Amino acid sequence: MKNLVALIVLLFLSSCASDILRGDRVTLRNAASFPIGTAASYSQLNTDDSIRAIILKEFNSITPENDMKMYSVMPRSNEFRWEVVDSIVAFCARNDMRLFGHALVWHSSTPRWLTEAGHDSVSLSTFLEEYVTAYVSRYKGVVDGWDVVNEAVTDSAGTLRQTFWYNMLGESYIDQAFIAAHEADPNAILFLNDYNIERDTVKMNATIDLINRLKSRGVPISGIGLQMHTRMDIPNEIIAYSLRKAAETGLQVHLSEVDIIFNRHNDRQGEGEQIYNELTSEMAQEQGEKYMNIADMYRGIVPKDQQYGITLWGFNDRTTWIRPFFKLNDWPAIYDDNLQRKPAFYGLLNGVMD
Ligand code: 9MR
Repeated sequence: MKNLVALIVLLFLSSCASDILRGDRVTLRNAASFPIGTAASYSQLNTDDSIRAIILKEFNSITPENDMKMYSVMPRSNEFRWEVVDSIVAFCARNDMRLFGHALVWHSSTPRWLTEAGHDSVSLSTFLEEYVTAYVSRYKGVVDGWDVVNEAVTDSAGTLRQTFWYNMLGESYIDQAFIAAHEADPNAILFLNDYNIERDTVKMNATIDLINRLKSRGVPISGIGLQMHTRMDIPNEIIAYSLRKAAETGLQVHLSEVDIIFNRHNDRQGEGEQIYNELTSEMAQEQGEKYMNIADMYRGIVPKDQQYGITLWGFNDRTTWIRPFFKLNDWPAIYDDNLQRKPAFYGLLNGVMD
């Protein structure tokens, strides 16, 4: 019944011409009782006026899409480059926005100079500790939370991913990263973040097992991030199951990189499978409903004091990572190519409201 009422409201919101609803007064950041974020780049925040204006209007949390990754802050051996991060910090402070740090340790953002530096386990472990300590201390009290370890678990299997970090240090690289981050900023919320765990229950269960092992060793983990790069045909029941598992950990729960596609891919670069060539108005409405369902389930299943927030991995179809990354034409975001609100926007708006 609630769904039916919400759907009617959604259809009404997305079709009605009211200036109040279409205008600036009803925005995501004003409607939600938890932070609403988007991924953004330094250049979008600084040079793209239309994108920056929408970010300021709709969101109160920013995750730098790439600018805080290891390859960005340490492009050359042991040389930190802080300028870009400092500028994003200043942007967030000026505009009263939360800054979320992404990501301290991730196999895909580990620079080649590091993997080819000839480290042994002792020297790599020292590097990891020094890197995390220097980075997190510099932004102590400024970066609210961090994806400390990103994508540590293998797809569809109960194992840890065989990355450079795992192969060199075993599971202890995760412990070391969390411990160093916590020592550098005891108040920062520290996340383990992964993709597909809203739909791949084997992977989700392995993630929960990992979290339990970390906790039993006293590792200071305080959050679980579900990236939620999801798809229209992923059943709500499975997403609800995953949210329940996440909530049961007692940790903060972040929907950290949300977008919703129609087509498919196999998670590998350039390997999209184009099934839908255009976004019909019916598909757009269904996408609105899916955004609403996800936000609704988040509010309904995750206790209030564990709701770290919902972050979109880009808010518009024009600059979405999906198209270049998978070589796929899709429409995953809540604003369209012309930077106008889609039915997806109104669905999300409806879903985040208490
Ligand atoms: O959207 C990001 C894209 O611009 C980068 O090329 C890519 C590699 O750094 O990372 C993308 O963001 C990823 C995020 O950091 C971790 N989760 C998956 C995201 C999409 O691939």
